[in-house]
Amino acid sequence: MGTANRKIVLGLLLLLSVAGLIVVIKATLPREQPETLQERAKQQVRDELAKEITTPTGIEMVLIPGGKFSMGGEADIDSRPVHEVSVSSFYMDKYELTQEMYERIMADNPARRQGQKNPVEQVRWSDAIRFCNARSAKEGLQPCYDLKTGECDFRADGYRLPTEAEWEYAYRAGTKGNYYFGSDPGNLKDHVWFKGNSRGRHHPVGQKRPNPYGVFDMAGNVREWCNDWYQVDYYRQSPITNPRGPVKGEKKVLRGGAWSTQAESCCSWMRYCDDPGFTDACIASDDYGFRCVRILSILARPEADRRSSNTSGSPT
Ligand SMILES: [Ca+2]
Repeated sequence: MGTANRKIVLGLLLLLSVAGLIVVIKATLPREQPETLQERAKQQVRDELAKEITTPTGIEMVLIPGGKFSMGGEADIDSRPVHEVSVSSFYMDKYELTQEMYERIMADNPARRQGQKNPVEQVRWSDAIRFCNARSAKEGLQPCYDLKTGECDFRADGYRLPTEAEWEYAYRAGTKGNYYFGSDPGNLKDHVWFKGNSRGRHHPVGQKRPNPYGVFDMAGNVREWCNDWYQVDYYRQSPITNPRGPVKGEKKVLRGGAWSTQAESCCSWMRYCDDPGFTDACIASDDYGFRCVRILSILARPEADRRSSNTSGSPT
C-alpha cells in the first residue's frame, strides 16, 4: 500500500472512531427532561388531551387543559375588575353529580325532586365536601378536606370542589362572551335549563348541548358549589395564578344559573353565595348542586411526603 493510500485508510479509521465516540456519548447522556413540574404536567395534558376518563366509582370526567383567561365581568360590583388569571390543568366531572351517583357513594338521596339521572340537590356546601372525601376514600385517594374546618389540601390527589377560577375557566372554555355559546340569550334554550324552559324543575343531566370542553349543564339546571369563600371585592386582590379565594368568610361561592333563574343569571361571570351549612339550622335548596374536580396525578403530593406530613388539613 502506498503512502497516499495509508493516509486515506487512517483518515477513514479516524472518522469512524470519532463517529462511534459521538454515538456512545449520546447514548450515555441522560434524556432531555422537562425542567419543571408544571412543564411535565403540560406534557401529561398533551399526552392525555381529548381523553375522557371514567373513574372507579363510575363517574365520567373531562380533562380541562390549564391556561390563562380573563375572569369576571364589568356589569356587577362583585365581578369587577375583569382580571387575568392562570389555572393549572385538572379533571372535572362531565356532569353535575346525579342523585344516582350521590346515592352510590353516600347511601342517601337528599333531593327534593327525585330522579336518578337528575342532579342531586338539597346539598349544602358541607354535604358536598363530605361527598368529596367519601368518593376519594372509595377510590383509595387522599381526601382533600378537613371536615371539621372545611379546609382543603390542594395537593391531595382526591376529589374536591372547583375553585371559583377553575369553575369559570371550565365554563368559558376559551370563549369570551356572556355565555360559552356567545352573548345572545336567544340561544340559551339549546344549552341550558333555566326559568324560560324548565317548567319549574331540574332535568336529567346532559340533555342540552355541552360547552367546547365537553362539559354539560355549566350554565343552568342547578347552581354549583365552589370551594372558595365569597368576598365581594376579592377580584381586586386575587392572585394571578390559581387563585383560591379569601382565607376566611361567612358564605361559600355558588356558580352558574339554575332551573329557577332568569337568563342573565346563567352568565359565565355571575357570582352567588350562601351559607356553607356547617350547622343543621341551615336549610338546603333544591336548586343547589355541585360537581367535583381532581388534580393531575403528577401535581399531587408524593406518597412519602403524605406519610410524613402532619398538615393534611391545611391549604398549601
Ligand atoms: Ca349547573
